[in-house]
Amino acid sequence: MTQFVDECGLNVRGGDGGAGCVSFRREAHVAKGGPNGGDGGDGGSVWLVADHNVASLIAFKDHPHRRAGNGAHGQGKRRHGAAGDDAVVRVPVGTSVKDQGGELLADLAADGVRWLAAAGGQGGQGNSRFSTHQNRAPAFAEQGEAGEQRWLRLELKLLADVALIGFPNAGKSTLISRISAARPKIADYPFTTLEPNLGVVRTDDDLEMVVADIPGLIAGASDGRGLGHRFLRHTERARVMVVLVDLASVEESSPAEQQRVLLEELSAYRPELLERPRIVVGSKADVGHLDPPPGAFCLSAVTGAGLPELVRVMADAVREARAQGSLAQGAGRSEEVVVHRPIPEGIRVERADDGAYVVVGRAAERTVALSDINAPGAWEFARRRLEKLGVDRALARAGIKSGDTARIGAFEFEYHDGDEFYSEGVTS
Ligand SMILES: Nc1nc2c(ncn2[C@@H]2O[C@H](COP(=O)(O)OP(=O)(O)OP(=O)(O)O)[C@@H](O)[C@H]2O)c(=O)[nH]1
Ligand SMILES: [Mg+2]
Repeated sequence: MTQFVDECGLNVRGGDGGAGCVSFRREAHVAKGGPNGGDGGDGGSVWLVADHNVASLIAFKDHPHRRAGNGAHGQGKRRHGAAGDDAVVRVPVGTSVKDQGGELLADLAADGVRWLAAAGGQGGQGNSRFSTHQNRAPAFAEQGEAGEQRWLRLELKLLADVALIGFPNAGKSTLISRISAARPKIADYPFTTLEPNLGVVRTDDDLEMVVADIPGLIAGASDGRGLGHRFLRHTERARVMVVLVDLASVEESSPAEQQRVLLEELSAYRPELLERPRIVVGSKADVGHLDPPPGAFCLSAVTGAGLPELVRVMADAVREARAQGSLAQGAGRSEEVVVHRPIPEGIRVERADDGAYVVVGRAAERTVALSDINAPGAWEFARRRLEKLGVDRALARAGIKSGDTARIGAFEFEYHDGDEFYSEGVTS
């Protein structure tokens, strides 16, 4: 069976953390009181959430960027900045997420599953946090950390919600071309369509459903006549069947007879197909004068009469079928979060192509990213923190020598043995 794969790139960016504030208490008789700079707020994160009302990746094709809100800066009097808003990105159930290299990061396989796509940056601490016995008036605060940013690849195996079933030439392709962006070949002879066409239909209230225009069925299809089983296979996973009968058929068969044969073929192939919600449509109502079967819904894909009503009826049936489907899967699974690759912790030293020693590790990178190295005292503070994290030991173990270049995140410096274990920071 042809696999219809919908795919797109998505750029996600967490919000930046707000900067910590440098501020001192001011009182009438005290020239410079204690530090009282507040912390910056954390940046918001970008979450992907599987939602069964989204059926395709269309929304990302022209707008592939999603950003969360920035944290606000800290202020004096220990006022902390507000956290940035999270961005919640709704994707279809069944979306798999890969990185640029094609490695699988997450499978959003059930309705409600959430996955953290880009973490927000940590807010910087205000100077009130850095008061020590040695330094009771720290004149530095932390910067906000930049939010995580990356390109992802989203992939979705499209499964039809609705299958259009009918004899050849009944008007299935014409219908899908009017209610979706699909543009299949339409012609006044049978067997025009040889491969299914999928179209995404979007309703006014933002429901998306995938509709499959499948090649025409004929009597005996279930025994392999026509293109037989190959076509019927596409109906297997559709939640809702739309059966088209031709009100302008030039063959002898009346619409009621067409309906009888079509249902017989479906049932001979898989009896359970008849248990699915079904909508019977009389097509070509503008020129057809044959009596529709009882309960059929009449429309003309050429004039457009009846199309909005059909879309509404289809959407109701799909919504109901999806709700039942997710109950069947077990509603308890909705909190499940699938993460395939945790962020590595600890400190690691790698060699770059240019020979530099690169320190890799979230904590060390954070320390550097948060430091406002130009402020007096800040670099001293960061240096001690790096030492505690074991950065100097890791560098020594990796064989670094005086004069070599070392790098942590965007920060580069020349390494020196001894007390001054490194000096001369340069932000690249
Ligand atoms: N007057 C009128 N003609 C229609 C209408 N819908 C389809 N037709 C015509 O019917 C013919 C067949 O339409 P298609 O949409 O190709 O039919 P199909 O069911 O996809 O046919 P197969 O792909 O062969 O199974 C074309 O000439 C269409 O222009 C309609 O509502 N009114
Ligand atoms: Mg067709």
